[in-house]
Amino acid sequence: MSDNQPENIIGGKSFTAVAVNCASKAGEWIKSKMGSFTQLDTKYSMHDLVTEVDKGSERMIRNLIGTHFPHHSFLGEEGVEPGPEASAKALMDMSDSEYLWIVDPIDGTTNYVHGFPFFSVSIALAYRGQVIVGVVYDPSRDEMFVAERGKGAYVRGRKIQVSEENTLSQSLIATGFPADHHIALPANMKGIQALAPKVRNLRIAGSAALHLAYVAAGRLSGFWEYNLSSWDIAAGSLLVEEAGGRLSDLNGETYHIGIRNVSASNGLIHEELLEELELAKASQ
Ligand code: 2AM
Ligand code: CA
Repeated sequence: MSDNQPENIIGGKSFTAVAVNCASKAGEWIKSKMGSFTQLDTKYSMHDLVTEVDKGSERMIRNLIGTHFPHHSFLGEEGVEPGPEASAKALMDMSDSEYLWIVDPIDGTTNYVHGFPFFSVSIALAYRGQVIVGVVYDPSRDEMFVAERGKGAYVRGRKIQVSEENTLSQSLIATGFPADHHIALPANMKGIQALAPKVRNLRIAGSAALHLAYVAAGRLSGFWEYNLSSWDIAAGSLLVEEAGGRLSDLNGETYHIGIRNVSASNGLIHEELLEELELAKASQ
């Protein structure tokens, strides 16, 4: 971290240590509740699910962060009204915060509900709008992905790097199915149709945060998805950057925490991916 960035220790606990501790505790708890939750509700649409475990996980993380950093702001998915307008407004309302924790207590709730083991806890800390800590935890594989600005990205203590494919034809690319079935889904289908014959293969596994962690770890060459919220992307964005990759919106604008249509890659295939999406009229 450079000299003009904030001191990363308050009361003896580093931001990263608290983020890792929260992700670990919440992740173990949600895993222990898998298959035994009792409340399944829909939020914005029939595709947007929430359980009492999402809410409990967020409460646990919020309390733990509040114990260490009572003056920090907190933005979590379950504390915000459903829908894209509300999530964009909630972020805007907090944009003046000096320290802002951005948390998705379960990213990939649909998978969680179905017992498909690809979901994660996503915790980011932004300082004056810039992500400085990003942690994504996959409890199913016990993989903790951790990044600190300027210090690299790691999984299980091992440094990770993006992959080396430099053409789409060598690339494994992921996307996600948007919750908005009116505008975003048709655009995404155009992108899928255009890219499927050009890439090595496509994956749609259902957790944006974990897809980003996989781009950082070199397991995916790239990823794009529409209309995500800050808590789906913030932690994973730093993992990708610190692992040497690139993030932007689908028009090429460099990533910031307000971006909702995201593209992430190893950097080498970024332009080709954006061009194909644009040609297919899938970049919105
Ligand atoms: P979630 O599980 O936290 O809701 C899957 O393609 C990705 O889209 C997941 O990261 C999922 O996050 C997110 N997602 C699901 N429903 C959504 C909605 N209504 N708005 C925005 N993102 C959503
Ligand atoms: Ca969630």
